[in-house]
Amino acid sequence: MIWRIGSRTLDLTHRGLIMGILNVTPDSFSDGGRFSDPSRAVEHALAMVADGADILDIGGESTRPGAEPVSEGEELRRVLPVIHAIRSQSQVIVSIDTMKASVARAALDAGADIINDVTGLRGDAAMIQLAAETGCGLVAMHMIGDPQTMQNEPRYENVVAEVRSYLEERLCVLTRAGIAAERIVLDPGFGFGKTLEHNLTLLRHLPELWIEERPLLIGVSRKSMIGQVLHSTDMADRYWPTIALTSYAREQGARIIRVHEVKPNAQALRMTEAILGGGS
Ligand code: HH2
Repeated sequence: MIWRIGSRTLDLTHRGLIMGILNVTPDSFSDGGRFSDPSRAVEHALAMVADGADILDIGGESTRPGAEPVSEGEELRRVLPVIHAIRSQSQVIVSIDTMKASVARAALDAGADIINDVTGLRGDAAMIQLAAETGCGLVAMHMIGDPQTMQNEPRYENVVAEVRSYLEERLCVLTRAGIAAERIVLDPGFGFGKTLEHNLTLLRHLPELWIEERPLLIGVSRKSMIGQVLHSTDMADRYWPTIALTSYAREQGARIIRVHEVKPNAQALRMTEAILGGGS
């Protein structure tokens, strides 16, 4: 199972990847404001690399339910200095978490390697063209509507079948645009237009979301579904369940796990892979 990112070819057959989250935002749902200061953001980025992050996912606009959209200029002001600084100090793979093609382009120019677009590259008409022109890696995620509206009573006849067919359609659209399938990773989009029951059903059926050998990325770190299951509003209570979900998702075939706490999740990933052995 291959993921091509620029000139790198990663074989994920037996080894999954940890994507460390770096939110350079004042309002992200779990860490808003902690890394708004660029020097703190870079310090945290390098600490995540030391802790075992394979990829850093840098975002300058929160996608939490109801989040206010951010202007292009403000998003660039947040993420670019951080990408430049990381690039000058590390070869780590950098992903830009954005819905705007202009932000993605500037981030790639600054040395980013992956575009992570929660709209599945359908939010900004210029995104597919940009992706086709460059060799970057891509993450295409499922979401209903946009972050402002996605949690307004999301409904599905069959959430697994509908998310699967959406991801199949995005893969088809992207490859038809001239983007090699090996550059694309797919993501069911936990918490993006889904109730607790939808999220749990998708987790129960993860292997059914595996499409044409494309690696699955899972982002459940600290998400509210954990708080809902535990009947807890304390963010600290989401720490251990996130690690358990990392092991579970890898055991069910996911290959890229997007997390806030890198070290324990990287350890859980390695332990799970030791059990899976070479055959998974
Ligand atoms: N989740 C968030 C943001 N980006 N990208 C992908 N591919 N998959 C996800 O599940 C995903 C994502 C939301 O989490 P976070 O970045 O911690 O919060 P916020 O959007 O509030 O900054």
